[in-house]
Amino acid sequence: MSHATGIRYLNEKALPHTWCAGCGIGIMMGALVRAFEELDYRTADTVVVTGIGCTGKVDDFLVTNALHTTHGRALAFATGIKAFNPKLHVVVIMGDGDSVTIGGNHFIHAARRNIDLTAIVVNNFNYGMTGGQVSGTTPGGSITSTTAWGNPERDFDICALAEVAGANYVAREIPLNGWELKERIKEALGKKGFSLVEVFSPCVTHFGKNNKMKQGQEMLRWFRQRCVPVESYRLLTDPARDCFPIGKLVDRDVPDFNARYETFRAKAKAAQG
Ligand SMILES: Cc1ncc(C[n+]2csc(CCOP(=O)(O)OP(=O)(O)O)c2C)c(N)n1
Repeated sequence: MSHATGIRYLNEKALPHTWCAGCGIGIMMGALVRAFEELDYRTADTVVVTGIGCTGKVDDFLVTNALHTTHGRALAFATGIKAFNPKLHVVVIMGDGDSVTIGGNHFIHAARRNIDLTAIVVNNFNYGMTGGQVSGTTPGGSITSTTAWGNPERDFDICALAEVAGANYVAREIPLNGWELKERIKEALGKKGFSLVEVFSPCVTHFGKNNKMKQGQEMLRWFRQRCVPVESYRLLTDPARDCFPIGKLVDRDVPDFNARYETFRAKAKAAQG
């Protein structure tokens, strides 16, 4: 039995990649290219849109079409691409800063519009590229380079945010579950409407070092302690605030933006005679 490697989507000349040892972004990228291969995506029909940050470097290593945009605005560019050419597969890859901190407003409205995109958010709990500053997903109390005595704020639950904003598909995975991560990305890619896959990812260099987890394995252990398969999570009567469900969390079929737009366009055309 042969397994997808995803190699045909990688720009081997650009490798080795530049991420730190222990970082989870490469695991996400591996799952993504395997998902592309299993779905037999043509590179010419696939656009990977990224923002700025360690996660935003992903497109450097891919041979699909790519658009490396500005920090926090990747979803706005991707919305334009999809609205203009609905036939393209549009995948948006962002860090937690990009997607829900500076980019929070675009995230909410892309989900509300239910535009047919797949957003993959690598949540490493801080601004990795610029030195480990606090972000909207940094857990309360955690140490970062800008919260030396602990983060006084609460953190966003990205999946819950996507669900209430209107996404058709929402999932969360951890890098320990590489096969499941690939499956979730495949489901998200196949879903019409806005889909989100959040990947908890170790940032050993900043978040881990600042919070007594100097090794990647320690961060992975931390994820395993905090994450519960969604089926078990739903049986919990009083889940702790720092306990997260993983797996497929939302799967619904509300008409996406392009379908709704066509309905109204047809009305306008009919009115014009
Ligand atoms: C408008 C704007 N503000 C700030 C920056 C500086 N900046 C670049 S990357 C980054 C943080 C990236 O964090 P995140 O999106 O979580 O990605 P990570 O590096 O952790 O993968 C910041 C603040 C920028 N490039 N543009």
